Amino acid sequence: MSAGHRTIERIRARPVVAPLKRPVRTALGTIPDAPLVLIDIDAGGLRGSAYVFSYTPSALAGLARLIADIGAEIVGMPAMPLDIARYFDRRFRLLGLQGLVGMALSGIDMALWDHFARAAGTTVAEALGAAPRPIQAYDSYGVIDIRNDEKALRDSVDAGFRTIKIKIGDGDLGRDVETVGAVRQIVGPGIALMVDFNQSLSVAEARRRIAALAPFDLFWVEEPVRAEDLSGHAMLRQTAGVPIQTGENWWFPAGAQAGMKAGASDHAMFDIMKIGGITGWMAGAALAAQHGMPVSSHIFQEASAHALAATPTALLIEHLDLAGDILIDPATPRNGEITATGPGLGLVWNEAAVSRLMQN
Ligand code: SMN
Ligand code: MG
Repeated sequence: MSAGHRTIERIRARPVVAPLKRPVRTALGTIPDAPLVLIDIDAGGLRGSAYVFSYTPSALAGLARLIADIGAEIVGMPAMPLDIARYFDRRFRLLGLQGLVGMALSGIDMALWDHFARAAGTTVAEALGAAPRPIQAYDSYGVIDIRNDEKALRDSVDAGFRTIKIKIGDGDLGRDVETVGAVRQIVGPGIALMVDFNQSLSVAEARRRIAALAPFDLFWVEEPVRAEDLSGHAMLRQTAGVPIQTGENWWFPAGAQAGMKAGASDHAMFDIMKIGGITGWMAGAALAAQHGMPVSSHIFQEASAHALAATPTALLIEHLDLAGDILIDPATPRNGEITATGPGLGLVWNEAAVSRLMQN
């Protein structure tokens, strides 16, 4: 069936609040559950689906409404993701692609790629030209409570995870050193351990804390300072003695280009809801390859597994399950790896759970 016949008939955006296995505690506050907008695009008798994450319930209804209103603009157009991305780039350039607009456009892009691959009877990874393959996963924790989390950390190692990330920065330097030292003791020397400050420090304080954490052989230090402080990240990178990781807040390929040009990071972390969906991710992946930067993902494990399969410098996929409770067959790590499933992105809503968790 040619693209012309698969014109977009309807876009639906449903706000739900999904429970999390454990709250995501960060230096900037705690995320107790996952406010998600489920996107469904109907075209040519087929449905493409994806979800986006609004971080806070106060942005959930607005994001759902924005997706519905932007979606209404493309009803009648061919359901072709690259063509729609080109339309959106011009349509929203005056407004700007950051924030809820960028999240909406990225979510629609993911749903269009899901639709495109399902129409071809394949996975999104294969539609991109790559076979789904096991991607090494990092088990991602929030701020750690050593007493409460010790068993979970040991279970992660026993389950085959060879990389683990924890969030720190919620207290003083002493607390960070104590926590990272205790986690290193629990997981052992063979595990790649990463820390995420979630943008909470000044450059001077980040320099102090990174130096104090040197004995624990960290694999990367993530977002030590504000995401938009590219020069601050670059300055730290010169003296840190440990790889700097950032990028989850790079908006669209232009944001990735700016971060890479500034030398802000040793690695690149793409958030598929901010980099511009599958389309934006693939442009970012090409930039990362040119800069020789390993690419790891930020949340959205289902869609990221497909994008990473087609990423030349793919490194790690984040295992932090936001949507498991509203999916049939959620992405499940096996021996510390996650493999993309299909057809499309492999997302099938658990409609009973969606009905129960829907927010009106
Ligand atoms: C993170 C922050 C907030 C919600 C989910 C994840 C974090 C990460 O920045 O990298 O996991
Ligand atoms: Mg992070």
